[in-house]
Amino acid sequence: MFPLQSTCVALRFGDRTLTHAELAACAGTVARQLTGLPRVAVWATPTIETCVAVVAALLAGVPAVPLNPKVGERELAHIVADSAPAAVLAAPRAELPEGLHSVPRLDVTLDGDTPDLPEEPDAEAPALIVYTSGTTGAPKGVVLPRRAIVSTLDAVAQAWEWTGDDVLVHALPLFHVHGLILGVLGPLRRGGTLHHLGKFSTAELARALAGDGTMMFGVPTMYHRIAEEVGENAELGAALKKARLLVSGSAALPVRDHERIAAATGQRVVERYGMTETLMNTSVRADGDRRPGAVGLPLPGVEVRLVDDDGATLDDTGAVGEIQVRGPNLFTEYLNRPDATAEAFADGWFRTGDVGTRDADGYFRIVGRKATDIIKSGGYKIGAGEIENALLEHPAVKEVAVTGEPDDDLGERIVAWIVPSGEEPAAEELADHVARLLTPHKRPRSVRFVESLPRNDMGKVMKRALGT
Ligand code: MCA
Ligand code: AMP
Repeated sequence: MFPLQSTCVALRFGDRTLTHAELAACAGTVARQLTGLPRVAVWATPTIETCVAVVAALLAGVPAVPLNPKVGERELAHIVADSAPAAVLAAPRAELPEGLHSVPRLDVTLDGDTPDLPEEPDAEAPALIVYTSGTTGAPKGVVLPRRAIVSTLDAVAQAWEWTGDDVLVHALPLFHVHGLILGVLGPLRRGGTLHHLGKFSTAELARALAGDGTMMFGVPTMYHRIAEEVGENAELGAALKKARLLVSGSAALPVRDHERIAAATGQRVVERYGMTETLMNTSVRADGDRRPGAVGLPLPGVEVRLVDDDGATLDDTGAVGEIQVRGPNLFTEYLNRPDATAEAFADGWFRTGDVGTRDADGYFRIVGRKATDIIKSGGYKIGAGEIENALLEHPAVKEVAVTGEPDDDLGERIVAWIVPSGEEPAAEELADHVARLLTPHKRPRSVRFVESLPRNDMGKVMKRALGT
């Protein structure tokens, strides 16, 4: 999967670095301890150890489940029960929550010799299991085979002219596809470098891009924060101008932010469209027209079609339909969920649930989403039902509906509409409750108390009537 031979820097986190050869040595040493395990979890803090752990699992051919280090107790219990990891790999000083105390711990250290690396596993073998939210129920584990990872990384490399000379800079979390597969495995496959900032800040980003950074990956919230500042921050402007490529994904990049960054730096951000289940589907090419609001062309090897509500393919320019995808970039299945897997496909095409349209020259645009119960906040996908279930467990909550509202910074913000069972609880208490059970990014950012929820004749909450 990776060359892992060169003596150039593969990973940089603060002042800690590993060359490709050093990474092969320490990940290879960890890999030997994993041989034969059915599956492992990785406590995915934004550290070099997380990268070593994931590479080790990939070398050993053991599927890895990256865990959000801020995961709440309920969500963690679900993931552990569903994926049954035989061990959890963590940095030596990392404190693990109680929910992982029953799973044997394996500390990942950076020392190691250069063992013979194991033989490359079969291309269809599961490599990573990434948990993602749906409209209802607990998150599902998306089983990603090596074939999907390799094909997506090679496809975006072609589109973005990404080589071993590139130094990718980002501050994305390492438990999702964006930060982990594109952001860590991408540079490793190219034989290039990842410079991870640990935590997003425009100052750190400017410093890294003013240094040897050549590319940046980010979610639209990060580009929004850049756009807010870049007009007045000459240093940030100069650093971005110098970069070879700025890439945005995980949610729609507002045209206004695209234009503000372009006006201040001359750089037009390249947008690409992906999903945990499909990895990358379309992208604007580095040498293509960087049209604001468009996610570009299907990547090499990927077929993309639009269909109407009856499943008929729409070929007319400007027609609006569900985006469906087919190709080597697709996942294998949802772990333990054959029902959900079957439902996700139509005649071998994956139903993304995203609604899109196609320009005359084939560029796709994403114009909406079929489900109203999916919220994209800060680039994270969040199911309204999960948050409603968590809030209903709070004694002060009698009824609840969760919606997404437009938010300049987060794209959408989570709003909880609450019918209290007695006295109104503090909004912060409800936010903390969700953060503790699920994860902080799923906490409501606004709480609105109402006397009743609008319901239709069937008793179903009419979410579209909320807030109007
Ligand atoms: C706040 N915090 C709390 C609470 N409130 N913790 C516990 N309880 C609370 N009540 C903490 C948070 O944990 C965090 O800690 C800090 O306060 C701020 O958190 P938050 O408000 O969530 O941060 P933010 O400012 O909203 O973050 C914006 C962000 C973040 C940095 C842009 O949303 C982000 O990293 N997004 C990336 C999402 C992503 O990678 N998506 C890819 C999936 P601390 O400060 O310590 O962190 S999509 C994908 O993979 C597909 C394939 C694709 O297409 O890419
Ligand atoms: P996730 O399930 O977390 O992998 O998120 C995937 C979803 O993010 C997609 O189904 C889209 O709704 C959204 N998404 C990803 N990239 C883009 C983009 N460039 N523009 C608009 N939406 C995007």
